[in-house]
Amino acid sequence: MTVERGSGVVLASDGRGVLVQSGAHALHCALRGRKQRIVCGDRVSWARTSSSREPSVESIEPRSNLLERIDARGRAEPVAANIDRLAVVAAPEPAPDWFLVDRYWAGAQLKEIEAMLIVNKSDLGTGGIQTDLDTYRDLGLPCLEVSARSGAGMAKLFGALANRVTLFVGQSGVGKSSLINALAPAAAAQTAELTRDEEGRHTTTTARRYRLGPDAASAVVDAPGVRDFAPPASIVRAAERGFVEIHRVGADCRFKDCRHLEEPGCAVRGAVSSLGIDPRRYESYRRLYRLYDKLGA
Ligand SMILES: Nc1nc2c(ncn2[C@@H]2O[C@H](COP(=O)(O)OP(=O)(O)OP(=O)(O)O)[C@@H](O)[C@H]2O)c(=O)[nH]1
Ligand SMILES: [Mg+2]
Ligand SMILES: [Zn+2]
Repeated sequence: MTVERGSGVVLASDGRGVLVQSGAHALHCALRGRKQRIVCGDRVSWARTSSSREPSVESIEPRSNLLERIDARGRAEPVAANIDRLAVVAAPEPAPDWFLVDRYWAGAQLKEIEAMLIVNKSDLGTGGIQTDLDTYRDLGLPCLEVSARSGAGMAKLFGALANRVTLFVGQSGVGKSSLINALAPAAAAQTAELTRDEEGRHTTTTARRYRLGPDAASAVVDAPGVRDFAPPASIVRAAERGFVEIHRVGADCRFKDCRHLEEPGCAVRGAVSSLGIDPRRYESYRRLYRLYDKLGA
């Protein structure tokens, strides 16, 4: 006999169950079975059959989207569901991995999710990376320079995050959690979510969603830092669609199925030679293409 029912958004998911925002409370719910794959951001219905027992998840609402990454074997694993925007966070320290930024942006592009670049730690100086940022700005990727430490640019960032659910991703140590703690006062209390890594640093281990205001419309999701990311793609051509400028220029290639590698009459390679396309971005495309090729995707 059911004694209580409810629904809400999944704030975090661990091996044993999920944490569901239910009204003002965060409720831990068990999963029905191993097959029930629920991720941060999912909307679920739960039920409690007796007052002493932990509630369990009954059903998941259809997702508006699901951001996934591929593991070393090429299998898709979920990152977060129902997100409106992907914020790739970079910083002058640790040294930015622009290839990672490209791949996240490509992943967002393939899922038709808005993307933005947040450059944190502006207090350390961003002079050395302006050329790279200009490349992204010229391609239409919004870039915001901020500092969680000094507060510079934070009001503007807060405004940009309103009425959206934004997933923060990027390398470890760029300051994703620090930004979220500065933006969402309630998140500051969540130090239990932090564990120490081998070197004794705090690092995020599971994706966790936080509200930015009293209503649920504005939220941010803190994700663990990564060394690598690649979006799942069933066809090699998908590598191209993730790179806006390659997709655009590729329309002028001699062959419709041009892979922009060695084909004659390739407009993309032509644009790379004349610097209409940034050679580093082209190399990024080639690396992603080779990865899919190797995986037989
Ligand atoms: N100078 C400076 N340091 C910062 C800033 N923001 C964060 N840091 C520092 O950067 C380090 C990493 O911050 P975190 O917020 O844990 O980084 P993260 O991206 O969440 O890292 P993972 O959880 O491992 O992915 C900490 O020592 C912070 O104090 C900033 O604006 N300026
Ligand atoms: Mg973190
Ligand atoms: Zn081509």
